[in-house]
Amino acid sequence: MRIIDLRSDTVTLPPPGMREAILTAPLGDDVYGEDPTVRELEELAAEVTGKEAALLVASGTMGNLVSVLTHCGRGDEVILGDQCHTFLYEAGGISALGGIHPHPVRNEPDGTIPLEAIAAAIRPENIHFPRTRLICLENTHNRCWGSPLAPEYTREVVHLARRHGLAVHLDGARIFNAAVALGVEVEELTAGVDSVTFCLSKGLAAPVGSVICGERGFIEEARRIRKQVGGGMRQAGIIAACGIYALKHMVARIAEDHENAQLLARGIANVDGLYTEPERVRTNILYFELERGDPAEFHELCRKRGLLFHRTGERRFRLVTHYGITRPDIDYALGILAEAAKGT
Ligand code: TLP
Repeated sequence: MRIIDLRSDTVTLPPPGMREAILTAPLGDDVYGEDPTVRELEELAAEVTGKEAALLVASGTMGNLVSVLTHCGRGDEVILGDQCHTFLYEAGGISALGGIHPHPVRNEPDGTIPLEAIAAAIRPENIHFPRTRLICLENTHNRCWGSPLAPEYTREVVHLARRHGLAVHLDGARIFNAAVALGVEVEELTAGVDSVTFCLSKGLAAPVGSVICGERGFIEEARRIRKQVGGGMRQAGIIAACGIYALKHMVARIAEDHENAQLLARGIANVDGLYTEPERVRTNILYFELERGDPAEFHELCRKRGLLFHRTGERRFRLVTHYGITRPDIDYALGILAEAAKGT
């Protein structure tokens, strides 16, 4: 059966060139700092994000965890969006492992957190309060329709943070999607932030890995914390080789995923019984709702016909386009959605 997997861009399989890069990568023990391929990836990642240094980690979740643990101590507070991945989908790691207190503030539909709301959440000095240390942003914003944050917004948050002596961490799991959608360099989106994590294993199609980028001293401390959480990897060059390939060959094609998401959204908007807002689709993530009928049945009908995606609310579903999904796949997916919406 033909399977169209739109559950996530994490399901991408490495392209042939990436697999070949693994075979020829020079390797060493990265815990000793001796893997040349990991070093090359870290240098490249630092350059792309405009930071001094970088650190390869196992996942986006580990990247955010290690970054927050590096910025904050026990009892410190992090201001973050109530829809952000770190707050919703990282198993409470910052609290469980770091004793760090999350202070969620409402995200706007475009993934921003209003500056006044951030300012109001910053704690004054008082023995009753946790100490605010960090502000976290997410770009693109997964739960907010893959919305890219504009560089101007991030800069304003950075200025606000500076005025209060706070640090800023950016969950840039899909920062390359944001850069491609906005037509800017990644560097512009990361300017001023103290740390950024981006993922190699989502739209860039690498099998494993994320990278934390920041100032040299920050990254050295993060390297220690990565070891603490068991994330020191040995001949990690086999992973880094894929990451280097991803950064060199997989960025420009992301535009295709955005076009496919647009096509999908416009198609869904024309299906009787389904509702979406194509104008909200800026990158590779979209949501839609089933207006009538049983959502569990609808979901199951699609699955049985080979179309996979996540249910993210009572009547709400998420679709993610990515490498390996072609235009004919989009037409095919639309056919399945239309049939399932009819209940056939
Ligand atoms: N997101 C996954 C799921 O966990 C929801 C997905 O399919 O979208 N930050 C953001 C913004 C993310 O979307 C994700 C993964 C992560 C961090 C975590 O990355 P991994 O899965 O590598 O730990």
